[in-house]
Formats: sequence, structure tokens, C-alpha cells
Amino acid sequence: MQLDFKARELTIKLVYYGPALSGKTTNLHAVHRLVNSDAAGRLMTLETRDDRTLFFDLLPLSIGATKGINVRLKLFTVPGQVIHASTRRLVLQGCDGIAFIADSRRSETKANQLAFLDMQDNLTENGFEADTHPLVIQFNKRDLPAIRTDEEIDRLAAHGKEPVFKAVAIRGVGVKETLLGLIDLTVQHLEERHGLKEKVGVTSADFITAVNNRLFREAP
Ligand SMILES: Nc1nc2c(ncn2[C@@H]2O[C@H](COP(=O)(O)OP(=O)(O)OP(=O)(O)O)[C@@H](O)[C@H]2O)c(=O)[nH]1
Ligand SMILES: [Mg+2]
Repeated sequence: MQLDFKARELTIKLVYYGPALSGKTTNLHAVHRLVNSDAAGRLMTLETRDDRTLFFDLLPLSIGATKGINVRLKLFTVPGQVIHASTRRLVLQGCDGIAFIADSRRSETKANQLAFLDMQDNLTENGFEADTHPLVIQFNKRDLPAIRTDEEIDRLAAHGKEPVFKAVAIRGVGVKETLLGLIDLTVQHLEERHGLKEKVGVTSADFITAVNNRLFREAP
């Protein structure tokens, strides 16, 4: 997290990680569509014509004033293609929480595993504890054939400690749940490990309330 005491501003950095073409950029597009328009900044993407991120995408979200402090979220994606290894490491710098976007198709199982190991390496390279860094997992592309079954994913979820979400990002399904799960886990970690409450007087519960109200408030 970045704290600017002068501006009374707190910025939390969240990163969408995963193998090439798993749907990271698609998740950001869906978040941009789903959140209240007054909370969303401009979505910056840089892609080739075949949907491949060249550097990273960035979506800034504004939660607004919460107990006198202005809270911002910055959502990044990494480029999944193997050749962009150094960019992925760079994007992970100072990251507070990660959503790992896996491709549900059986054919992509190996690619998911390699990207997961790559993420753990890059976390370590950036001085994080890979095992305790806030992480949620999304199994995307649930609409496609030849995917891992719901039962398989539920079993994986029961064995691991990370929250697991199923999604069809292209239709916005599961996107909000993934983001809220990630924010929840991240602010709890910031509270427990980085003294969020002592530093800015905002608890993780205050945070979640503000996020729900500001990002996903229904029109009256
Ligand atoms: N059928 C289906 N296609 C999806 C889904 N989510 C994303 N896609 C498609 O998968 C392709 C890749 O999606 P992106 O979001 O660009 O993938 P990415 O993870 O950002 O890829 P890189 O930037 O190369 O790492 C696009 O053609 C998307 O439309 C989904 O839930 N279902
Ligand atoms: Mg992308």
C-alpha cells in the first residue's frame, strides 16, 4: 500500500496474474462495466490485435473518503505470454494482493501450473513471502467445453487455503465476487501485518462497507 499523509490518500495495488489468454484483461473490462461509473477511472490497455497484453493494463478505482482518508484501488494485469517475464516481475512490485486467473480448460492445466510457479518466483524476487501473500484464484471460461468439472474445482478449493471463484469473465459472471474476495483478503492482511488501522484509523470492516457502497451500490 502507498500512503500519502499530506494528501490523506491510501492506494492499494491489486494484480491479475495468470497464463496467456486466461482472461485477465477481460476481467478488468468487466469490472469497468460493473462498477458505478463515478468510481471508475479510465481503463488503460495496451494490446496487440490478437488480445495479447504487451505491457500491462491499469484500471484505477476510487472508493472515496473513508473516515477522512481517500482510498484508491489500482487494478493491474500482467502480460501472460512467456516472453514477458521481466514485465511480470516489475508489475508485481509493491502489490498488495493477487487474483490468479486460471483457464478452466483441461488443455491449459500445465500452463496454469507454470504461471503459478512463475508468480511464486516473482513474489519471492520482489521480497514477498509467497505462501502468505494475499491470493484468490479464479477458474475462468466456465462456458467452454472440455473444462475441469465443478467437483474437481471444489475439491481443489477444499484442499487449498486460497478462496476459489468460478467465472465466465466474458459475460461478467464471477468477476465481482473475485474482486470483492480479493479486496477482503488484502485489507485483512494489511490490517494484521501492516498496521492499517493504526496508520490510517480505518478497519478492514470499514473498508469492505465503503467498497460495497461506492463500487457496487444499486441505483435508488
Ligand atoms: N469463452 C470465453 N472466452 C473468454 C472468457 N474470458 C476471456 N475470454 C477470451 O479469451 C481471450 C483472451 O482474453 P484476455 O482477457 O485478453 O486474456 P489475457 O489473460 O489478458 O491474455 P494476455 O494479455 O496475453 O496475458 C479473448 O478472446 C477473450 O474474449 C470466458 O469466460 N469465456
Ligand atoms: Mg491481457
